[in-house]
Amino acid sequence: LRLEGGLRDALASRSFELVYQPKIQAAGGRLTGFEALIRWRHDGVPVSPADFIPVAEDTGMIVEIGRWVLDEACRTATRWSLDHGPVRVAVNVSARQLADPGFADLVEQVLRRHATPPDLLELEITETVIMKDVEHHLPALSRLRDRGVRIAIDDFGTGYSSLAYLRRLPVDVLKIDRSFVNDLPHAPDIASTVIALAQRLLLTTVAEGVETDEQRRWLAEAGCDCLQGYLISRPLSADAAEALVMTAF
Ligand code: G
Ligand code: G
Ligand code: MN
Ligand code: NA
Repeated sequence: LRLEGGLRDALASRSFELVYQPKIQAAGGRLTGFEALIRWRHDGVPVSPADFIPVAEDTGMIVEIGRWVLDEACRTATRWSLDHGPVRVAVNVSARQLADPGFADLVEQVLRRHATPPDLLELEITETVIMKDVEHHLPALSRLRDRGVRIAIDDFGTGYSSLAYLRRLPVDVLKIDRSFVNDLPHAPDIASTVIALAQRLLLTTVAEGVETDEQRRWLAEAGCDCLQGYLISRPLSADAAEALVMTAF
C-alpha cells in the first residue's frame, strides 16, 4: 500500500527515470543499441522495478507508467539518432500493457508524436507473457511489426514456447535468458540450442547477463549476434549513454 501511494505520486510528479544498458555486436563489438530500464527513487531510496512493476501491474498503473516509458524512450532514441546516427532502444512491455486493447494505438501515437522511425523501437516481451495467450496478442503484434517496430522475446528458454507458434509469431529477436548465459561455458546445451533455433528461423539472438570474458568468447564463437550484460556495461544514465553513442559514430 505504501508502494502504491508512492507510485501514484511518482506518476503525478514524473519522478521516474530511464537508464540505458548497451548492446553490442558479438563479432566486432560495435554498439547496436540499448535496453531502457526504469528506475524510481521513493523518498530518496531506490526501489527495484522487480518490486514495483508487479504492484503497478496489479493496480493497473502499469498502463500509464508504460506510456511514460515508451514516450521517454522514443523521444530519446529519436534525438540521439538525429544528432549522431541510428540508435535502437528496447522497451520492456509487461502482460497487462500488452493485454490493453489500446496498446498498438498507443505505440503508434508515441511514434508519431516524436516522428520516430519505427525500427528504432524494439519491444521486449517475455516468453511467458507472449506464449500465454498467443492468439489474443497476435493482431496487435502483427500490426506493430508491419509498421516496422521490432519485437523481441525476452528471457527466452524459461517459458514454454510452442515451436509452431514461434515460427508464426511476428518476432525479430530472441534474448537468451541470463540463467543460460550464466551456465557458459561449462553447460552450453541450452544456449547452443537457442542459437541454432534462431538461425534456423532467421531471428537475431541477444545474450543477456554476459558477465565474463569466457562467456563473451563462447557466445561470439557460437554465432550469437549481440551481447548485453555487466561485462559490456552496467545500465547508464541518459547522458552517459549519449556519450557512448557519440563515440560510436
Ligand atoms: O533493471 P532491472 O534488472 O532491475 O529490472 C528488473 C525487472 O524489471 C526486469 O525483469 C525488467 O525487465 C523489469 N523492467 C525494467 N524496466 C522496466 C520497464 O520499463 N517496464 C517493465 N514492464 N518492466 C521493466
Ligand atoms: O528481465 P530482463 O531481461 O528485462 O532484466 C533486465 C535486468 O537484468 C535489469 O534489471 C538489469 O539491471 C539486469 N542485468 C543486466 N545485465 C546483467 C548482468 O550482467 N548480470 C545480472 N545479474 N543482471 C543483469
Ligand atoms: Mn528485458
Ligand atoms: Na523483462
